[in-house]
Amino acid sequence: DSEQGTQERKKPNILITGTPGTGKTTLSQLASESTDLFHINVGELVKEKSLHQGFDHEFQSWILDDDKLVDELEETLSNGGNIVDFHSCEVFPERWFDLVLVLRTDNTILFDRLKDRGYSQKKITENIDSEIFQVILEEARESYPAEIVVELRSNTIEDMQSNVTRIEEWVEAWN
Ligand code: DAT
Repeated sequence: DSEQGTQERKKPNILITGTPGTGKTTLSQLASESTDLFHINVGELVKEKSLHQGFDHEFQSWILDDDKLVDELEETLSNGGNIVDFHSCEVFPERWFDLVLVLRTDNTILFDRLKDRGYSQKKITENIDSEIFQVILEEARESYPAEIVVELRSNTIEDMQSNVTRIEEWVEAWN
């Protein structure tokens, strides 16, 4: 399964992952505008297409249906040319991605962003802890080859701009 891979794609697939609030959707949108890659906001897709098994009230989040999600995206990802934006990365097949970007944000900055988003104290604490313990970064390192996993700082607008440029240059080099 993991044997079939990049050679079939004419355009690359990029996964942009990280703790909620680190800037995945903003970066994905900007990078999608300046490359001709298609932005897939997985969180939105899960809600729209009901790729879940209901709502977890304790954790205030949808319970992902991994199989439904992978089936839904399989054809699009096989064709290449996508930026996939999601706060988890272990659900996807390794063969889908040519580059995995893990966004990282300092605690105090992340706290303010999550508070602005109206998250409950519990949900803020949970996400800040996850960022401190580098949960998503570890997940990415366990799920994908080390050479395609890149950690990117996302504290400031300047970071955002340099991350967009980095993606543009990487896509150009891939092509
Ligand atoms: P995510 O998709 O990871 O949940 P987002 O793109 O919705 O995050 O960003 C959350 C908020 O933080 C949003 O108001 C934009 C802002 N933001 C994101 N990245 C930033 C950065 N590098 N510098 C300043 N603000 C940023």
